[in-house]
This record gives sequence, C-alpha cells and structure tokens, in this order.
Amino acid sequence: MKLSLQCPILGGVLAAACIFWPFPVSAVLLDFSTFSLESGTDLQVGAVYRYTGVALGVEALISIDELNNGATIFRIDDATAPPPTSGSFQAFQPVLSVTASLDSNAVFTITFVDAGTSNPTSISDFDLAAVDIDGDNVSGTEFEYVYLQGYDTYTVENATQVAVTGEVWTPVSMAKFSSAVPLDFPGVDITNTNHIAETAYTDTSSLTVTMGLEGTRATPRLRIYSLNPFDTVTFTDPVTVPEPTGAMLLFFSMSLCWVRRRRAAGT
Ligand SMILES: [Ca+2]
Ligand SMILES: [Ca+2]
Repeated sequence: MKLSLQCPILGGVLAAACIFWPFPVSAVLLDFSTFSLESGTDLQVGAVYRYTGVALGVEALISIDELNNGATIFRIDDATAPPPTSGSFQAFQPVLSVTASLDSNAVFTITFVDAGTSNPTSISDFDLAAVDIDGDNVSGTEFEYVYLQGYDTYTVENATQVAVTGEVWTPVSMAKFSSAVPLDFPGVDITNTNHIAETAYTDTSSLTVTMGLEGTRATPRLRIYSLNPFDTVTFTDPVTVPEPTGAMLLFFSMSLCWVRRRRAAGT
C-alpha cells in the first residue's frame, strides 16, 4: 500500500487551508550503489558494509550473517564502478560461489540507519524486486532461490516461472521464491518478468534475505543475485498477493479446526 499526503489547492481560497488525505504515489527509490566495508573481514561471515546515499538522510548496513553448505561470496555487490555488465548499480547484487550438488546459501540482513550513524530508521514505503531468479541445466539441474520476509505484498507474473513455497504471514511474512525451471538467462534482465518476484514494504527498518542454489550439478558454480529497490518492474499480467486480512485468517483457522475434527472423527 502506497500512501502519502497531499495538499490540494482549490482555487486560491483553500490554498492556505491545506487539506490532507491519502493519495497513492510511487514508493521511495533506494540506491545500493556506493558502499564500503564497515567492520569485519571482507566477504566473510560477520562482515558489515555501509551503503551511503541510499535515500535522503538514509544509509544502509548490510551484514553477512550466514554462509551455509560451503557457499562463499565471490563479490559482495557486482554492479559497482566501472559500469556493470548486467543488472543495476542501484541493486544489491552479490555473486555467490556455491558447491556441487548441495543446497548452498548466504543470509544477509539489511538495516536502514540515519546517515552517518548506526541508529535504525524506518522507510515508509519501498519495493524490493528479486530479479533473475533462474537456473541452469548445463552441468546438472540447478535452481536459484531467494527467501524474503517482512513484506506486505508480493507480485509475480500470472505466467510466472517463479515457484512460491513455504509461504507464511505470521508472525512475519516469509516465502521462498525459486526458479521453477532449470534455465539460464544471460545476465540480469529486469524485463524478464517471468523470473521476478517483487515485494512491497511499509514502515520497515530491517529485513533478512537468503540467496541460494539447489539442485544437482557436477561442479561448484558462480551465480549472481539481484535485489532491486530502484528500477521499475513492468509486469505484463501481474498477480499481487496481499497479507491475509483478519477475516481471512479467521476463515482459514476455522477451516483447519473443521478438518481436524473430521479427521478425529475418522471421516
Ligand atoms: Ca549495487
Ligand atoms: Ca541470469
């Protein structure tokens, strides 16, 4: 939900009265272009990177929390100067080295802070698009995936090739967005919308993201991931899934109770 305030002017009479009401506007664009190592050892668990100029008066701290099943980080953010070969400067684009035939992943936390400090600050409204969720079938069958959490809604194409699994909404929203096909697409292409899941956030100061690769393959692989909070994703036939309302949750829980009672009764 994108809400903002506006001050409509009705002729010259109401100009000073400034009536405020909700009005849809674009989300805040976040820029993950400029960063440096803040603490820890570069590319290792515990490393923290500070991104400056993320938004007006806002910076971001991105930490490497976990490297699982032999995953290592080849590059923390691929699209930095000189110009990128793929994707976007403004996206967070780690390049992971993942082991052969293991489900390997890296876990990051993104925390927004007041510029020049480590004081968390909340962003009122922004989008994060997990771009280029693809795979490969050259040396096996492999599938990229991204776990996101804390969003209000997510959007995929109606004909998406992103599988959404493990979806929960309480106590915090979370889902796994993975490639449904072992097909590789060159580079990182934000127009390849069948391989994008876009999440929308409100009033968020911190979120965790997991990026990984599963499937079978003969050799270790380098894979690039892209979390884009800046560029517009133009879906052809978007399907947006919102957080269930209280009434929907009540319906689901009542349905679950009914099924359990039926099972207990042996029917
Ligand atoms: Ca970047
Ligand atoms: Ca790709």
